[in-house]
Amino acid sequence: MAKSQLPPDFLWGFATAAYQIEGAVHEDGRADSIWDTFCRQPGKIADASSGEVACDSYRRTSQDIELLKSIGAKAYRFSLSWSRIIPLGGRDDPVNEKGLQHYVHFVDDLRAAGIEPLVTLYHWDLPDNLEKRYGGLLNKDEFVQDFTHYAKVVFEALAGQVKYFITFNEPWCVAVHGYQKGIFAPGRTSDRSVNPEGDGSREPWIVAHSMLVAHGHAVKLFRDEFKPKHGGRIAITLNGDWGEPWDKNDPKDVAAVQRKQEFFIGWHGDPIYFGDYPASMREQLQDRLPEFTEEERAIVKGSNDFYGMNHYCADYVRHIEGVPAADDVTGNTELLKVNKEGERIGPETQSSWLTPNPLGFRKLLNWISNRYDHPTIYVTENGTSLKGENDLPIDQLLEDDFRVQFFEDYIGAMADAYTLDKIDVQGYMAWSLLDNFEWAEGYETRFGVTYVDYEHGQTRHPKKSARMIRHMFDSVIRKE
Ligand code: PNW
Repeated sequence: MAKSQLPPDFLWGFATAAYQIEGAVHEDGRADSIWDTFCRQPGKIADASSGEVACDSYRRTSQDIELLKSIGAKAYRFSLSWSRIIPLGGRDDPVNEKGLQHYVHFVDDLRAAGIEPLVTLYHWDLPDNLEKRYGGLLNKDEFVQDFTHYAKVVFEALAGQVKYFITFNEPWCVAVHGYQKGIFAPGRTSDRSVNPEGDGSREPWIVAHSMLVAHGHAVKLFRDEFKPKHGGRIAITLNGDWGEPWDKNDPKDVAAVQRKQEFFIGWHGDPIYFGDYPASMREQLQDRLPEFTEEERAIVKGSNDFYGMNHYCADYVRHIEGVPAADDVTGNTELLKVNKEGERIGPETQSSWLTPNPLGFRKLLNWISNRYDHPTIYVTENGTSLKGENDLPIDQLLEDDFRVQFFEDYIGAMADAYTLDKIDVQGYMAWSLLDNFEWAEGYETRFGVTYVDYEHGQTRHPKKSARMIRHMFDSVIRKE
């Protein structure tokens, strides 16, 4: 059988996010984001670290561009720090020209190096002032106006040079980790042993609604005022992992898989493609799930120029009997790594949630494509940590064969989806260009194709995977 291929203009590269790599948190007028303040709370980050220095990328943009060039990247996805651009965050607050110009220059330098920039507006780092001023994402009316204003400032500065914008990265993670589990900023939850405030039964649904509406407004603004002149595309990025039934002979587990996907992906995907939340969510959550006003529906429906897909792994899904917990976000399901027969879904990594399963990637590409009528898909993140990587001596750490195999298998699965299943996938960004601040796990978990030596001045050392990815794409991308 002929080998699966990808189209000649397939866009591939690497991804990062501002708070995870930039450091320089006080430089050039930047103010705190909710992640700066969250990291200062004792016990929130595994190694008690923060993004204060991180990879020092704010001061090393030319090094990062050289690195991207040297490993053959065609594209780079990164995010903007809102509190660098508008330190206090709000629509009536001053714009910080220095912060804004930093990104203008960075984009120019990337383009000069022949690297296509993909710009994420919101990768979780809300200006802390907006959290304090009005409760951040919980306050839809204020948040939507402030986000749309921020988006306008960004489009005015960058729309001429940037052809791909992503509004929000993984609203699911923000809503669930930030407002149900309380493990991400702003750390809210019903669990009083974790945080004194929060309501995991209501707040995740409220903040998700705020993000969807804010996304819709930013997209409308882009399409009305910027796209006609500059072209370009804009979308949201949704995370989603594959699911297999825990007991494939139990119809309840088979149904649970579909319901889990509706809660994880349909939650944001359905309003954007269909104009409303999935029926399964309405049934379980009733009036805790916000209603779209007619105006909101009109603005959210149809608001993706492509589907931004973050994908890492797969789980077995088991139905739970009885009434769902008040703060259930899973559709009354349980995610497990071992099925009824005792088979593992994938190998262990350093991240407890991440068990790779490349065939699941191909299956999920099909699921998304079928559900949403074959959108163009850009994979905006895919990658893995390695169990124990941080404890290895550097010479061994640089030989990251597990990660090499991961990329080989996942890129292969994507090529199969394109060639054999006719899925319209046009881009792929590996997570991540650099080892970086892995949120609540601090620096102990490494996702980079490049080793960052935090003890010796944040020096960069490409791992084997950094060098291998270009060969994988070379061999799979069809020549004209
Ligand atoms: C994504 N989970 O987050 C983010 O977009 C990145 O910033 C992050 O570094 C990367 O994946 C690796 O974690 C996720 O618990 C965080 O299922 C957690 C989960 C999924 C994605």
